[in-house]
Amino acid sequence: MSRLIVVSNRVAPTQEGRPAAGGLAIGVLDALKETGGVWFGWSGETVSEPSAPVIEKQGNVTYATVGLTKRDYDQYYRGFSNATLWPTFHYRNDLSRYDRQEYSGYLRVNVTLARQLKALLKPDDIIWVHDYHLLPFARCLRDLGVKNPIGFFLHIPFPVPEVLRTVPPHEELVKCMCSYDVVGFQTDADRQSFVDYIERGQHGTSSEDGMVHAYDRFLKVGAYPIGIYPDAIAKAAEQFTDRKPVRSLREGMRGRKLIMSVDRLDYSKGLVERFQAFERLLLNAPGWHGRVSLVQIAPPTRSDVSTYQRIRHTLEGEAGRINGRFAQLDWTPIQYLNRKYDRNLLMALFRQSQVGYVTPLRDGMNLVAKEYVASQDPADPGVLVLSQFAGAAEQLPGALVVNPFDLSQMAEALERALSMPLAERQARHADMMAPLRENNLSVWRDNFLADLRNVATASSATAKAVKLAHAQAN
Ligand code: ADQ
Repeated sequence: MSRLIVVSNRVAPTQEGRPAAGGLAIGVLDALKETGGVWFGWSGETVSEPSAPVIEKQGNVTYATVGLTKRDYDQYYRGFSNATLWPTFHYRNDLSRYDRQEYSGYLRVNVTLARQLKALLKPDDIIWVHDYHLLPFARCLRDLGVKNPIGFFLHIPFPVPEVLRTVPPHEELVKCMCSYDVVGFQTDADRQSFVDYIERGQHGTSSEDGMVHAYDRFLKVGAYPIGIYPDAIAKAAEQFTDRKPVRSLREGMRGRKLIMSVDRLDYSKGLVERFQAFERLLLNAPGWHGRVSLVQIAPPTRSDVSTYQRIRHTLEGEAGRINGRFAQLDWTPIQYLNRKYDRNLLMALFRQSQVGYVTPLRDGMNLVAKEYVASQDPADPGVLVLSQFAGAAEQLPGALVVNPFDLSQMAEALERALSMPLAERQARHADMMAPLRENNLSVWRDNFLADLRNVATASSATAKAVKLAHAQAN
């Protein structure tokens, strides 16, 4: 059996008990623990010189981590990845900036990481690369002579061609992506955007079976929506119900209803609009004063990128303003907490709340939405209010789906969720648990890897056949 090599910008913290807030880390780690394999990527440390990976084995996962120099970190991570690609891929061109030197740094780091990984590779390894930091990674490995199957999964949205073209090196990036054997997206809309770019730009063609022929390469392009393990989450949510923070939350509610939101502190998550829609609920329906609170848990991320400093500042202002306007001596409308929690504890907190409020302006999938549903007590479940712009909206038919740019609609959905009769809540919950079980995290991983194994064999055969046909024709 071939080894699975997972490559991502950041390898999740390896010490037990350190919470990893971030969907990629959580999804990949759970998926890799089952199959075993190697996880290669950045350790999170900055170093003076790039060096060979540090190897650490835990259970059946081998972690191979490398440091980044300060210049690499600034140009590749803080610069092109998070100040250009992340905002543009989330349709925030207004927050995106392009710097040619940062882009050179991005390419340089991809080359360095490819060299460092190559030293660890065996001929029958299968390589699975993750996310926007590494769009050119397969190209760099191929340039070094690596022939192994290489797949790529994008955790964030892929923008429509008109938006993608605002990133100056768009064509080079897409061409690099065609060096993978499989390119996977969260939703069919993302997959279609990629195919549209290829076809409308006349860079290649696609066929009904999802194969794309572009830039002299054959690759499979598909949608592989990431899942969770709903039954394990349900169990953790139940088992952690009596832990101290969960008890404190319950006792503090004193008969009040609770709306719960959990996100990394990121402008794509729609936190400002979410607070303002909650404010609108309090304005429109004073009957809820003193009877409902919003708990927003949002640990800061990428705090050295200026757009992230700004969103943090704005949110603190909004929470303070809304609380100042409505709070009573014994009631705080918004509890805003900038910290990470142990994952099991978080699931138990979800179970205490009557509404899961998940309203990103754009999101590849959004695992919190799925985790919220899985954490609920089926006998008395909470209601999910979900943005139509989260990939998860395609898969959670029992949610109250809202447009996060429409504050009035969000306020109405909150009120409807808070007042929903038990039978309707139960029916909606059951409607969502079934697809969550059917498309769990193992299904995501297995479908992707099955396609990668098939296509790698088939595409080299197809490429050979095409070359032979060309040779015979000439
Ligand atoms: P993220 O943008 O990080 O992921 P999301 O999918 O919601 O978004 O995943 C966040 C994860 O971190 C969840 O598992 C959540 O429980 C956890 N988390 C959040 N806040 C936490 C806290 N305070 N303490 C502990 N854990 C916390 C990216 C993409 C998403 C995509 C995922 C997976 O942006 O669109 O769904 O990857 O592909």
